[in-house]
Amino acid sequence: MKTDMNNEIRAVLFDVDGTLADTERDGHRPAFNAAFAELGLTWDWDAELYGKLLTITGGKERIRHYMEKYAPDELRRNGLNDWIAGLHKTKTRHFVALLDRGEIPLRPGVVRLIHQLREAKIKIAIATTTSPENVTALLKSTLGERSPDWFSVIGAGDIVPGKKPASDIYLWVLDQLGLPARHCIAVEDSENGLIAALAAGLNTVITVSDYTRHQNFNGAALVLSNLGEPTQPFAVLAGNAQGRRWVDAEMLAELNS
Ligand code: XBP
Ligand code: MG
Repeated sequence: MKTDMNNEIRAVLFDVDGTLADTERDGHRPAFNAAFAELGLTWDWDAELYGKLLTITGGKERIRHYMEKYAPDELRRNGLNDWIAGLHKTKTRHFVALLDRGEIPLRPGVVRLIHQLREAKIKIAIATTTSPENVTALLKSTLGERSPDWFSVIGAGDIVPGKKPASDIYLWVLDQLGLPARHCIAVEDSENGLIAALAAGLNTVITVSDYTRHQNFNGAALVLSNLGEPTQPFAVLAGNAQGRRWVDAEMLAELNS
């Protein structure tokens, strides 16, 4: 694989929600609503409202933001932080069950690229705001029981103090990898994720998702419809794909050179 030795790709850092899989509208959202119902709340996040709430990353942070904006009286609950944490734990149980039922597939090109990177001995890592249980459940339900072990580092959820667009999770994963940002590249779906990855010094490829396609991706190395397949090429939304039609290790190396 021709690479510029200065910026040879040694690891690819994948975001999860919206990038590995379209998890938000038909996964996290119904899981939140199931948790609200289980706790006897009348809250119901429809697809449109959820799209607005997604600007706040982190499920617990999103619940609090919703309360502040739409149910401020509920903020007077005793032990509010513990109550939100308990509600979020219920939501995570529903989301993991939904994943275990195989209801959320990986996006186009994800399986192909992961296997190619592994064969090329390029490390793969996860840098996500979602909870660790969700990452394990998504990987196991789509790539098999042992697949979490394929990832050199899985950085998820509350492992860092600041969630995206803060760069914390990307800096933590790079530190755990023991690699400088110039030898790595990030794959993301959202403006929050792009800001976080760029702030960590990472070149970033965007594969838009339904909720993020109209966001601001200034600074991205490339903005694509998805990672593409030989039988289902991606659409280039911004940047120069040099005539390529699906993302592979060679293309990532060229983007990083
Ligand atoms: C997306 C998020 C997460 C999920 C919900 O993370 O912001 O909060 O929406 O998962 P990313 P939790 O795009 O970084 O993968 O409820 O577990 O937070
Ligand atoms: Mg995402």
